[in-house]
Amino acid sequence: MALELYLDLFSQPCRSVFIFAKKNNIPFEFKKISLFEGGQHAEEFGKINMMRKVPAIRDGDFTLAESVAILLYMAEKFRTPDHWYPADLQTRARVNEYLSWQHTALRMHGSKVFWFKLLIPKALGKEVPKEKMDSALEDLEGSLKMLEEKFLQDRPFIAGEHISLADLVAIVEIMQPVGAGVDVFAERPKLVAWRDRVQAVVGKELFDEAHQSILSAVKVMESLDSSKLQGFKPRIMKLLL
Ligand SMILES: N[C@@H](CCC(=O)N[C@@H](CS)C(=O)NCC(=O)O)C(=O)O
Repeated sequence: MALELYLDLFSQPCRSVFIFAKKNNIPFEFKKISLFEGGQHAEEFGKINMMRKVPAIRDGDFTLAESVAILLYMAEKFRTPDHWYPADLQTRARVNEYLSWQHTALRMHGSKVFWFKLLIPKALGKEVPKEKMDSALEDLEGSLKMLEEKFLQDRPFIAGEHISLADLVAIVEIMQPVGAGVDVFAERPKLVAWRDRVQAVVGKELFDEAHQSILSAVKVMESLDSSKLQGFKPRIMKLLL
């Protein structure tokens, strides 16, 4: 039985799992969980991931959540090329360092900008207050600066000469605010050059396939029935406090 991947490509961690599986020719069945349709709350999905988040996988009678754990599981099970998760102790530690940092930095800040720019205005029918928006953009700037100055420095990729899971996890997060219309690459030549290298290794066709949904998010949001976002309201209220 092929691996089942439960994904919605609007979600950043789902895109990293999708790209990694496809790029490494890992056979899988794509199980679409539409977050805007509330697919994560379906009874069946609860049996795959009781946290009701995507991505999640099923491999026979084994289920697993959390994108980083899923990426590592696939890398180890399918013995993907070493550069993705290098055996060398210190190179691997560089990858781990980035994977540990990103959850509460680039991921959190990029997601927040996406919610503030697109999701919240649609759900509430009004813009997020300017000071909240400015603060979210400032946090995102801080994370991007850290990516450039601490994690990339003058290396082609985060772990050195070759692409790794760290670069994949980073690029999908960066594309989230881009999907909300924020040009994070403006005046960042180093980030642009890195993105181009990552895209070149992944392959443009696969990169575009994975990002098609998020890059049409502005349009999708325009035509979305806002009542579909009611389930997100409690979290929105907390974010706006
Ligand atoms: N730490 C988790 C985050 C998973 C996550 O937050 N997924 C979001 C989409 S990006 C989700 O499923 N949200 C559904 C919800 O919160 O209702 C990972 O890396 O997999």
